[in-house]
Amino acid sequence: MFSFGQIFLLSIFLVLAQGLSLGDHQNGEIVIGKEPGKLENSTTFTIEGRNYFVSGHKLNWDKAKRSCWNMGMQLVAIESLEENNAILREVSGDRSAFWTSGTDQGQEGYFVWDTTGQSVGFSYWAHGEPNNFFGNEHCIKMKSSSHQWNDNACWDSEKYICEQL
Ligand SMILES: [Ca+2]
Ligand SMILES: [Ca+2]
Repeated sequence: MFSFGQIFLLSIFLVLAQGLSLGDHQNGEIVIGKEPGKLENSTTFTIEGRNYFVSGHKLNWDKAKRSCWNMGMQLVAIESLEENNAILREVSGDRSAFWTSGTDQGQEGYFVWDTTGQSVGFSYWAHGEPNNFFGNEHCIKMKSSSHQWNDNACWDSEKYICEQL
């Protein structure tokens, strides 16, 4: 049988463990489901009447995609030189990396904009990219500083850009 002391310690452990898991859960949910512009350190801008959202927090690619959807937006598809230049101007003050909706998870080496299903036409790859490093890189992010594109492991946490549907 357990002694009172053992049960007491076990109870404390369970309470702490539950508290920790609740905390993680809340952290995971805090960033999802809020209105654009109300999230901490996020910014918004408009290009030719279309609204864009730049997160102030980092998520992995799947969660970033869901976060955009939950705001009634989509993870950005950068489909022209003009759109790319406009986005680059807007985020030039932030040296962070940003997720786009580009992915080759469907077919290795064939990149599509996940949100439109269209193949990536215009591209802005950094030198040597995409390289599918270690066979694990299937999501396009704008690299830090240069904001040129890199195929990156989708599980990394980065800021992300959403655009109006
Ligand atoms: Ca790949
Ligand atoms: Ca890469």
